[in-house]
Amino acid sequence: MLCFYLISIITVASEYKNSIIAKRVAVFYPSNFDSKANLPSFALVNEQQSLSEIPANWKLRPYFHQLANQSCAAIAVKKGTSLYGTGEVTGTLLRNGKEITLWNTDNYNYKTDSGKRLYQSHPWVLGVNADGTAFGVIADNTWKQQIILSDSIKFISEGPAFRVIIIERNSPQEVLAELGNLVGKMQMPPLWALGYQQSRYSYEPDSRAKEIADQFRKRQIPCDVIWFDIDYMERFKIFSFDKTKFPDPKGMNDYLHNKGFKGIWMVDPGVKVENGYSVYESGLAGNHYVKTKDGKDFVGKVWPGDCSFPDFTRPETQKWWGNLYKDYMATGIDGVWNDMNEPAVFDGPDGTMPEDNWHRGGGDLPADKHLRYHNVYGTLMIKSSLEGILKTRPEKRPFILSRSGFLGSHRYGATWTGDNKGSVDDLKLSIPMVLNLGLSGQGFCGPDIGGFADSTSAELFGHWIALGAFYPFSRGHAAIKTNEKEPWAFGKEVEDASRTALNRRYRLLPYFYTLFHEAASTGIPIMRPLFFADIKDTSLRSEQQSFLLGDNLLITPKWAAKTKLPKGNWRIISINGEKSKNDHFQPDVRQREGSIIPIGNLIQNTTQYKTDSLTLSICLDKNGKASGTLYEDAGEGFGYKKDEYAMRQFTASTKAKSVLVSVSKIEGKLYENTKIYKLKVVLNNKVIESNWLKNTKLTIKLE
Ligand code: MIG
Repeated sequence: MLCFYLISIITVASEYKNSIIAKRVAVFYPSNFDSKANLPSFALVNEQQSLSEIPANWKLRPYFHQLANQSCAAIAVKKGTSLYGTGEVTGTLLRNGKEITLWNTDNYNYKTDSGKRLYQSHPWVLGVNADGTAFGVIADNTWKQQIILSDSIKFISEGPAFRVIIIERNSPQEVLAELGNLVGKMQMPPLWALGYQQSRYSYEPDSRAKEIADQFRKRQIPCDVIWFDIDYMERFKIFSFDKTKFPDPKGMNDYLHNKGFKGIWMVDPGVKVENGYSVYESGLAGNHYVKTKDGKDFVGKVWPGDCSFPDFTRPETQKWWGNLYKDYMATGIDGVWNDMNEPAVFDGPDGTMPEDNWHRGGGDLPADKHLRYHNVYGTLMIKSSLEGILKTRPEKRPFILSRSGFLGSHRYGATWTGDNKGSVDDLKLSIPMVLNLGLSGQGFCGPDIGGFADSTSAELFGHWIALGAFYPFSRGHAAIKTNEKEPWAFGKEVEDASRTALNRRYRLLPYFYTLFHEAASTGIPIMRPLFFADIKDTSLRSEQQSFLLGDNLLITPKWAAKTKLPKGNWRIISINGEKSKNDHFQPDVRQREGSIIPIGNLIQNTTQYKTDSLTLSICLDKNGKASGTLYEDAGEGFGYKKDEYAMRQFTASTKAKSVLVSVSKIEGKLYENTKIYKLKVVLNNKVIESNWLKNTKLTIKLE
């Protein structure tokens, strides 16, 4: 017996030893590491094999430390290092000196703990050294924990000792790409999800939602999605529709589809405890609910009153949950909004379920208490939703918006920054929030444009939508009992500003879509901090007003004071004839010298999207050269995974007094099908020529 015990210790020890698991990626185990209490990893896509020993000159190493009820890991940080990431956080872009708690919490108006814990947990820190080289640290565990950033990066967990993964690279971009390799990348969303989206808590009854959709078309303000918040349900019962307010959900969705809209509908995790309610009863029959420590179904209050909560750690429950989407999606629903999935429980301790509630697990997930699974409850929920939706509609790209999340949950869906408010502070805060989420793997995100809580003034809304046109996820939303916050609700000036803003977004869709493809294939976020433009320029490290979209556009909100700008010639460009210099609301959009931005036609929704007629905005560099790429696919479905896409490159070079523009194939078989472009070339901010480019070359005379 003793002998057997010793052997098993040795096996564990050799499997879990400090080692290199990828090029310049090291994993470190504390001596008291218990794999059952930490693995499988929720962050990593795959358990990594150890490749070799960690070289003696490897500098960044965690110091593990065990207290009675806490497990700690600390990594010393050199002076002059800029810290980022830590997921969804309030406060500044630069995280040095910050403390946050990773315990997913419903946080209306961000008041709980002054926003020091929000809806998501990312045990992840990105460090950028003074010289621009960079590193990343994952504390690979899901337990309730804190991150404290000072002269060290410290993780203090209420769970058992955990392992730490450290990435070393030459730039922050390379660190994010490696993070993408380890934790996965976002899936390519359907093209329509890049359009502007309109929401409110709640558009009801169905006639009101139709009216909103009609207003967008009548006023010629581009929009792709109308959202349905909880009031469409019958007494907040998930997967039901109120019989008087929404008697015909299929008809509602058809109405939207006929006008080029999509419909996204909300599904919360709490299942109303009610005899005769089929969802509740089938959950009961399958024993699918989270248990209390005494083994009874846990019951807590949410919108419908008493609810039980699916135990998403169980494979059977994941399947059951996924299957609930079958009839639901058959009503023509295009996307799903999983809210309240921290989970929020109104009468539970700290607004959630007790830490000693019991999850039964299954497959490779061990049974354990809520303290361990709380932070991934929402992630498991959206994963189950995603699998169910894919099963019932295998030909379409799913779209799920989740409020809660964990490092790696971007693999399953997009997110938004929860219940912000209609204030100038929240408007400004949205930029560092979206940036740090992007620096933590979640590139598809945005705040509620206009602010959720409280009423919003016309002036604030105008600024918000002007900026909001550039968020990766661009959706207006508003809380119950606040003023109307649709683009036309504030009078003509703001309506015009909204139209201008969204026209800019829609004309930039070819560029946006190319960036989403880049994010889905490399893990680099869509919206990027300004310091990415010049990682050695430390004066850019804390800039959080101006930001980059991709590498080639730099956005500066109108209200930005003394913004930093990277060196080089960043020219202000006009996207749809607007002149931001004289505009009260519209951010300045600058283009990097040496780049080419593909700009599409003005459309009202993405069903009208085409790329056969493009404007190329060309900013030549000092050598008279520029280049840019364009990614295209069907915008829907999975053909793109089988070569049904086109990635092309535009190049411009100057010879004598003319510029030669050419397009060439990078990859993808769609390239052969769409050869002809009508091009309008904007060269260094002057419209020089309009011509047909037949997959060959175009010469533009400069004089
Ligand atoms: O307890 O469904 O963050 O966007 O409108 C509030 C109603 C529940 C919280 C979400 C918000 C949504 C609201 N929900």
